Amino acid sequence: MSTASETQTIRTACNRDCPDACGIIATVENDRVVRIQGDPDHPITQGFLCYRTSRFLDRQYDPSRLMTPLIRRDGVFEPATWDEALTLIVEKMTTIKAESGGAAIMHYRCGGSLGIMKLITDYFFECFGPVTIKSGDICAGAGEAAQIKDFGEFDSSDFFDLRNSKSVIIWGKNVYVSQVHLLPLLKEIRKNGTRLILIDPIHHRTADLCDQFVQPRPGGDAALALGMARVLFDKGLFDPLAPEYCNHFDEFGATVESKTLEEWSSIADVPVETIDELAETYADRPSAILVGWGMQRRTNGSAAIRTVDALGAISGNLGIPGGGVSFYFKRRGAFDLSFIQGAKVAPRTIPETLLGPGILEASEPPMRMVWVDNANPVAMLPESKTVKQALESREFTVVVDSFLTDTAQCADVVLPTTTMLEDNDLMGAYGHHWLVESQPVVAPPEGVLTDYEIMQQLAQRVQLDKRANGDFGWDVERWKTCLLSRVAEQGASLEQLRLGAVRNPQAPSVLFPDKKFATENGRANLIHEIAFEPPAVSEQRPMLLSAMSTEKAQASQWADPIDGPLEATVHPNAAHGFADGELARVQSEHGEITVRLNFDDRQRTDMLVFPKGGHFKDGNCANALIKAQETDDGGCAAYYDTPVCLLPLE
Ligand SMILES: Nc1nc2c(c(=O)[nH]1)N[C@H]1C(S)=C(S)[C@@H](COP(=O)(O)OP(=O)(O)OC[C@H]3O[C@@H](n4cnc5c(=O)[nH]c(N)nc54)[C@H](O)[C@@H]3O)O[C@H]1N2
Ligand SMILES: Nc1nc2c(c(=O)[nH]1)N[C@H]1C(S)=C(S)[C@@H](COP(=O)(O)OP(=O)(O)OC[C@H]3O[C@@H](n4cnc5c(=O)[nH]c(N)nc54)[C@H](O)[C@@H]3O)O[C@H]1N2
Ligand code: SF4
Ligand SMILES: [Mo]
Repeated sequence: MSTASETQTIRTACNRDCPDACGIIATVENDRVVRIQGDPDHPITQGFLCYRTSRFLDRQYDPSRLMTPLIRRDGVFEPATWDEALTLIVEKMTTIKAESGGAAIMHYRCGGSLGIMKLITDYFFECFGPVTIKSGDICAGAGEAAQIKDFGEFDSSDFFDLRNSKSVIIWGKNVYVSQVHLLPLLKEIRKNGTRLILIDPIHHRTADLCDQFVQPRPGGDAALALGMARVLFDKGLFDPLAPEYCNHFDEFGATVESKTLEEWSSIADVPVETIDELAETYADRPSAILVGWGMQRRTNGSAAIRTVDALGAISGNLGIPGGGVSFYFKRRGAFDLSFIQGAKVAPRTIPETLLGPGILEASEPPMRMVWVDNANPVAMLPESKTVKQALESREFTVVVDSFLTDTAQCADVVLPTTTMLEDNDLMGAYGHHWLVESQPVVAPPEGVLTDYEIMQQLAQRVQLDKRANGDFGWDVERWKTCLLSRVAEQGASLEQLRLGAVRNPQAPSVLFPDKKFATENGRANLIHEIAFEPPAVSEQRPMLLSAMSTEKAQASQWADPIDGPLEATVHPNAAHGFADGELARVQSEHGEITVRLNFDDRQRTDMLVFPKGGHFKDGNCANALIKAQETDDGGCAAYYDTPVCLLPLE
């Protein structure tokens, strides 16, 4: 952008796993980034960054950043040259493939970066193996599966379409923490008369933004949605045309009628009058539902989203401006990813949620090597101890990261990689439809490579499938051009992205116009078989561990150092015999951790609210307690269904 003698401002983008995919303006002085700010010209970023990324320079210049490859020798990490590390890796991967086949090697990647270039690591392993990969998605799998079943597609109407809504139900979403760039729009529409309603079992700051706060039982959403549907049917407030554009309308109706409103109210733990009022508000079209990511991370998570989808469909709120049931924006929709085949060609998949037990149990062939990049599964996947044990006990584990994380500590070889301010990539967003480009604003420290450069190095040393055909010799510019080939002619070329964020020209302004869905016969599929599990809490373990995003961290990447045990928020009545601020143990069937209690009488007594992302080595990791179990569909992790109790310190 502009250049003074030594001060430069350079436009780049945030690649963190976040719905917002912000534009960033970095100020660089003498090859050092001195400031990062939100891009004022990005229509969603609007010139500000979140708490965690505003403090990113501490991470960028953290003295504990990895600057050289590490090889474990006699149990101890020793610095190594790239040549030593890559020679060892190539020797191991080629031997293991020759002896046991690609299935004996696993490649695992998660949310370290949302950059599309990161998929080239997947491509490398596909051309080398193919190898074992994960199935499902611990983040959003249950919701995606639900919307694919119901609508044949998971995407949303335009971000700013909420300006057309009379009411917006924020169904389980902590906007102040996990999607801060939605706040200006919500504040604007509320000022202009849109009614905002939050439905969330946890009380948090987003409640203050809303006209109404409804606090159901955790996992009570399906019953609440069915109760609302019951009111729509009883009062004739549903769309009379719905039977024409919905499959299974009658069966859904029968499910709704199978219980009285009082019964739905009792399962959801929401008063009858509240359900009635919610339904009336929602039926006054157009009303939008913004579905958060939390409610699908439960054993019945996919069914819960399907029920909300069905409510949206019968109310007539789909396919109209100001309506919609928005769970996700198709962040990869603009990119040409046809070069990757994924699960279609993988010799084996392991459900992501069950990564730890899955690796340990794999046989014929056993899992001999694991490659982890852009992920910290020991801290972030359920049953941390099992994940750690699985990685440590492999013949060969490689981790690519910028820090010696809980996961990197399990490796035989650790490869140091760039931060987002040194990376070169393209991003779409899962909270809106704008595309951004990132570029290195400073050069990485000597000896630190991007994920792509690491793949390029390896590609020169191993035999790849003919399909690769020199692709790893391409520079990043050529890859970016290729990735954008589907939208370049429509106004989203690399040159155009270089000038600033561009809306995906293929993204809809209103999803499913004329109520034409992307399903086989063009109609929405309504859920009609729903199992109601009683809440998993018991007298012995009376609270569900709710380890949620905190503004202080991006998953396990904390903006500030963690000092001592993390805070667990509970209703005082759920902590008899304890005092506010006291240390206590939280115990599940899988283990225990020490926490500092924070009393809050706005919480339910059946929930213990705790930050996600604490480090396992420090005893702060919620996943040390959480059971590895998949959701009903889509291979998401049921993170929030582990019952726990409080115990005094020993
Ligand atoms: N208990 C509980 N657990 C959860 C959740 C929860 O709500 N509760 N949420 C889940 C969700 S939604 C998600 S998406 C996952 C997130 O899980 P992860 O994606 O595993 O989370 P991070 O801790 O961010 O780990 C990413 C790692 O990638 C590294 N990294 C950053 N940039 C790069 C890069 O360019 N290249 C490479 N190679 N590495 C890089 C970072 O340093 C970091 O160590 O956590 C899940 N875990
Ligand atoms: N600061 C920060 N922001 C983040 C992240 C982070 O680690 N830190 N992580 C990022 C990631 S990986 C993702 S996937 C996204 C989304 O990340 P999330 O933090 O998962 O997003 P939310 O949509 O806010 O979903 C959490 C909300 O769901 C609610 N909830 C939990 N159970 C239920 C239930 O049974 N019913 C209902 N109705 N609500 C429930 C919780 O109370 C909480 O308010 O955000 C990203 N944003
Ligand atoms: S983490 Fe999200 S909100 Fe924060 S700067 Fe990055 S994209 Fe924006
Ligand atoms: Mo996520």
